[in-house]
Amino acid sequence: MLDYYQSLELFSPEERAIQAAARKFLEAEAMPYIREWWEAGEFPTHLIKPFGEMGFLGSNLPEEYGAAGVSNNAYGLIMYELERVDSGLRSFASVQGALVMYPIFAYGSEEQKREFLPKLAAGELVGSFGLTEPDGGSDPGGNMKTKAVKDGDYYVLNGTKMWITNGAISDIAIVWAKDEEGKVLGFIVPTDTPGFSAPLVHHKYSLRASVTSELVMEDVRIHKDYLLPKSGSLKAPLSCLTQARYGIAWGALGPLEAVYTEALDFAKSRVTFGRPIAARQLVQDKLVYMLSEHTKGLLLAWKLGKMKDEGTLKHTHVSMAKRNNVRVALKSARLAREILGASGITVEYSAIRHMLNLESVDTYEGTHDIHTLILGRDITGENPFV
Ligand code: TGC
Ligand code: FAD
Repeated sequence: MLDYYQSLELFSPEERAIQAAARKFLEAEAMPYIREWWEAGEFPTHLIKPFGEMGFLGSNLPEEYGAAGVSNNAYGLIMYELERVDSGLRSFASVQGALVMYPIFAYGSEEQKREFLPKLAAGELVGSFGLTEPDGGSDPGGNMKTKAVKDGDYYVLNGTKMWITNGAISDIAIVWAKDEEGKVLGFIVPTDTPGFSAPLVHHKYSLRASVTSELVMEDVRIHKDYLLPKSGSLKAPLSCLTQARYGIAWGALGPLEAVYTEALDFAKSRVTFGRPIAARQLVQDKLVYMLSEHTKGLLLAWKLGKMKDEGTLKHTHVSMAKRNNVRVALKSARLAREILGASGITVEYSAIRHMLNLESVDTYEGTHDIHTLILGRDITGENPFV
């Protein structure tokens, strides 16, 4: 792992072993093939169960529900390694762990936890998370049109969710809907329920090795046992986003390492005007930017994980790290692409693939600008969202 400040010394031997095992597995099973999957627009579904066996799914949740029960920094290192291969792999694991297992863990009944969490941790079931709607994702409370109307022992769901990761391959979807009083409720929706469909989003130039779908619900009848009983306000889905954003703050450093290493190797071997381009100050400036941002980002993520373990983490801390680490990774991917010259426009190298993926990562889970405003609100006490 790229580690200019020897920051890995901050991690426990167990955490370092988890990182090394994840890298070994992914180097063998995913790295050699990712370019083909990305070009073909395919998510490698055959890796879902192996991800479960490796403990990649919801690994920071407790062992009693089948998860690996590792520290938050070990979880972060797994996200890093997955995204070093491709943001699509980390997205799959983020959604499964932070946006499907976590809401069941935090807002579900004991029966729901026992029924779903072990199977989700093992990769025997796949989940998706439907919050964003076609009218816009930044204001999920204001834009939520999906309705849940009580009918005896059932809720009847109607509405459409948009841009949903894992949608078409999911067995269950965590769907957020407003009841007749406007309360935000979470439901576990089995995707084979009549009236539910998940049409694919096609023609993506980003996150091509990831499944993105709509979730369409037309009179979908869900038994009240599948309501998340502890949900009831927007705070519930927003708290799940904090978990996913935490993983993204870590994950984005993976592609940063990948594009830095690739650009450095290229710069050392590419000769112009009689010398390697690595000898030129303009090129060195770009490489130094990438390495500095990776080093700072890693320290930020490590501290975030410590605060999460200790219970002192605020969601605004997570916003700062997600906003920062994704944007520096995106800028680094663009710089790496530039260093590679014409070679950088093909997927032969990873820079343009990571760059295009990171455009999505910069947008989802709260856009860069929305996180700026979340932090601005926190430090000034002035609300920019009204
Ligand atoms: P606001 O008044 O800010 O919040 C309502 C209540 O919730 C609390 N809260 C949070 N709690 C935990 N974690 C968070 N991140 C929280 N954000 C807010 C807040 O303190 C308040 O609590 P209380 O006790 O006072 O009631 O609500 P708002 O409507 O003004 O929200 C504004 C805003 C911008 C913060 C929020 O809506 C937002 O975060 N927008 C961005 C939406 C977003 O990130 N969507 C992501 C969808 S999922 C996705 O993209 C998956 S990508 C797939 C992948 O990872 O691969
Ligand atoms: P909008 O909210 O319409 O915003 C458009 C632009 O306006 C942005 O630049 C934004 O920053 C800016 N803007 C908005 N409000 C303000 C403001 N008040 N002040 C200044 N600027 C503002 N969602 C899910 O629920 N589940 C998923 O699994 C999921 N997966 C995704 C996968 C991919 C590949 C992508 C691209 C998106 C995914 N999303 C998912 C949706 C994602 O969360 C939203 O795209 C994101 O929240 C932004 O919403 P939007 O795209 O509708 O943009």
